[in-house]
Amino acid sequence: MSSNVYFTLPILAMSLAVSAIANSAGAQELTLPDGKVEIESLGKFDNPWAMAYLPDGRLLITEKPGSLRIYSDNTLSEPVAGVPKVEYHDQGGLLDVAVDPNFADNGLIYLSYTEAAAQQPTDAREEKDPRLGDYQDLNDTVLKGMAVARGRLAGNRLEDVTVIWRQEPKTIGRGHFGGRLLFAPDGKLFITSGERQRFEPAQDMNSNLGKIIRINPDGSIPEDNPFVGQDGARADIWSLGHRNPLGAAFRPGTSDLWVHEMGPKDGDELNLIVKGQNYGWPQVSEGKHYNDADIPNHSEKPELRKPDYAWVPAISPAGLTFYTGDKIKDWKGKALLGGLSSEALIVVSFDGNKVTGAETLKMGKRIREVVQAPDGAVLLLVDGESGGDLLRLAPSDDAEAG
Ligand SMILES: [Ca+2]
Repeated sequence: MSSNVYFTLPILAMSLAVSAIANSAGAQELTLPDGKVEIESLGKFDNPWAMAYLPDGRLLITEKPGSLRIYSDNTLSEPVAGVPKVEYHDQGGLLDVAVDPNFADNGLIYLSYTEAAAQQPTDAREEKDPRLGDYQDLNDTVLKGMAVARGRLAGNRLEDVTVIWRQEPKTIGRGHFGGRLLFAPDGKLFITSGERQRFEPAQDMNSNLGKIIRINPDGSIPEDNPFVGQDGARADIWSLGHRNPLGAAFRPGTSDLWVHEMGPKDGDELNLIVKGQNYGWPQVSEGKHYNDADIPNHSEKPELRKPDYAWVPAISPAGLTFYTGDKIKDWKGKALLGGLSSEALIVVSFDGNKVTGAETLKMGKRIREVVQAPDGAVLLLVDGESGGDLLRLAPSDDAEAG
């Protein structure tokens, strides 16, 4: 459906040949050009959303209903005490976890989550937006927004928890919170903020919805943010025109920030994030609205930054990491994305900071999160309640257990 040849060529070149299949021993595996990769389940979780490693090798895992757990030596902790109360429904709940670059000294971790407003209106009612088609929950009446808090991890509890950032304004509705947290190499904290299925806030500089946010780890605003001192613009905004970004990563060895975002009906995007740029939503998209209404393509408004790569049909990207390990040679230097609706692991290739292609590896499971383990294995979280596995991917002949 895209008129832009730049986008259609890599999509046509995409290979769908690789799928996870069971080997003779019953284990799931992927067959890559450089060898087989075995997929091992390390445990089950309730709607797991995100993972982050502590410097000592323990793994933090969030569950959307509101639990943070610590996985270590093949055992799983009880929920960490002191985690903020979350408003759990559909896409909202406990979302990402990030570890302070100086964790060894300060013990700080950061959580993104959905919080209900302290004052709830008595007459809140969702109004149908035709652009969302049936992709809208009209029964929700809770005024809410995504927030980011940090606290000190002491044993199995979180202490001195303070909220450092909030989405504004809060709105009813259960979708498009965003919620990724990511530390830059210089120690600044990036937050991906979704547009709450409200479209226009992504272009409204008085709102921090539909934006990439940059703050100091204590919640204060860096003086070199692009809109500091500009009338009618929030100083926490780094870039604008985003829909629902659920994956962010710095390309290793560079200060290049890559963020993907869910498109509407098709048109998921991978973007190199440049300070102060407008990425176009909802004015332009490679997809269309859920009621099939057209949206102009990025090529029709060249003043808005076009994606470096777009997926038609949609993959529903969630989670993003650049693989730097030696265990799985085929993936070295490439970006790994989870796919929800596509039930896949997406492998994106680069030449410098140019995207050269994307391959879809069918997993048969909704992949929510991708993290590289310290030993070079790849860990995935599978979305959902009973099937919310933690998966470890490593070569079949790999001797090291997760
Ligand atoms: Ca865009």
